[in-house]
Amino acid sequence: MARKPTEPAQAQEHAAPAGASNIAPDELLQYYRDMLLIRRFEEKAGQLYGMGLIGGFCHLYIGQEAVVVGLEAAAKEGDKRITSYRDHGHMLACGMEARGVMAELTGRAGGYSKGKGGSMHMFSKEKHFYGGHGIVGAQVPLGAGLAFSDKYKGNDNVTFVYFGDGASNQGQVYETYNMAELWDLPVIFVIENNQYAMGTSMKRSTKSASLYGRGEAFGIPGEQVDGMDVLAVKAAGEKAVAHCRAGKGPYILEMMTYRYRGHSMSDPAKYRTREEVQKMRDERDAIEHVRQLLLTGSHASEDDLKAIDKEIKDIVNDAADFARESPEPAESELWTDIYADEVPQKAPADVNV
Ligand SMILES: Cc1ncc(C[n+]2csc(CCOP(=O)(O)OP(=O)(O)O)c2C)c(N)n1
Ligand SMILES: [Mg+2]
Repeated sequence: MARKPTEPAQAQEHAAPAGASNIAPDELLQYYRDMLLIRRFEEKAGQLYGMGLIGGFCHLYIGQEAVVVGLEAAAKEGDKRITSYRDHGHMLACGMEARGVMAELTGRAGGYSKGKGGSMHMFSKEKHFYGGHGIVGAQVPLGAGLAFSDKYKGNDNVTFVYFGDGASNQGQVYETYNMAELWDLPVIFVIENNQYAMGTSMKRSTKSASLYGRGEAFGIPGEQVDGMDVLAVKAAGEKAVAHCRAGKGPYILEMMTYRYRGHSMSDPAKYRTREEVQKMRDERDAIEHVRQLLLTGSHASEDDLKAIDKEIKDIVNDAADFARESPEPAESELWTDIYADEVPQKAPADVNV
């Protein structure tokens, strides 16, 4: 359903979710758990940041959980994913360990990049997670490259390339669209349209009626999706995945979503009102939506949900404890994971420096 970007997800009440009536209760409970894990993890990361335990930049995903959880529900083993700096949710949703992610945020040896990468630079070959990219839009051509490798190998894997509404105004996105369509690459371009690029609202940055519609110029189909409804996301994801696996080339999903927190931990958020954020939280929250589906469908009781809340809280607290107890990387780590195996300690005699 088309919606102008100037009419974000909050303009609409939750419609009857696609396929809600025939969804298995266990599946719904799983989405609830997965989204809650991301929310609680991010809240904890925010706390640790406030305590000075996380340095550098830290971009929280709170509010956008349904996007990645819904799409992961449509993925299979072997599919790849790549995203921007707002990446903790993507890591957790694809099955990376909360402990390893939190330890990386705090710059500890137990982290996914041994404490040397931080929030924006984590990878997991095992989970086919290719980062974590601080340069806006950089992951888009890289993602097409991942899809190219699968096409070249002749398997049916799909790559999910996540990027923001701000990134979608970049030239490299359109160069990538062109090549991806030309070569029928199995790539799903997921635009996480959270309405803002740092402090710049969509209203101030674009007059396009939609962002997915720009794919038309390259022959790429796509659609706008209610990104606050995990079931709608999953249904759209399945459609896009089927398109890619059938060898029909790329697909664009524009997820209408919203971030509740600032752009990063250092954002004073002067560009929008508290009321706007509160309205989204009250009326459109993706986790609350699933909670209501579980309760009204009698798939879970308040007590069941409380037990899940506790389970998630325990995982997150354990991750935070692990992160705090993990040592800082040894000084010798300065010389590992770099391009040259041998680092010259001084310039050779025949080199003028
Ligand atoms: C090439 C480049 N230009 C500018 C920046 C600074 N910057 C970081 S995030 C950002 C906004 C991107 O917004 P969007 O793509 O909507 O993603 P969101 O943060 O909303 O997830 C900008 C301009 C950057 N990191 N890289
Ligand atoms: Mg944005």
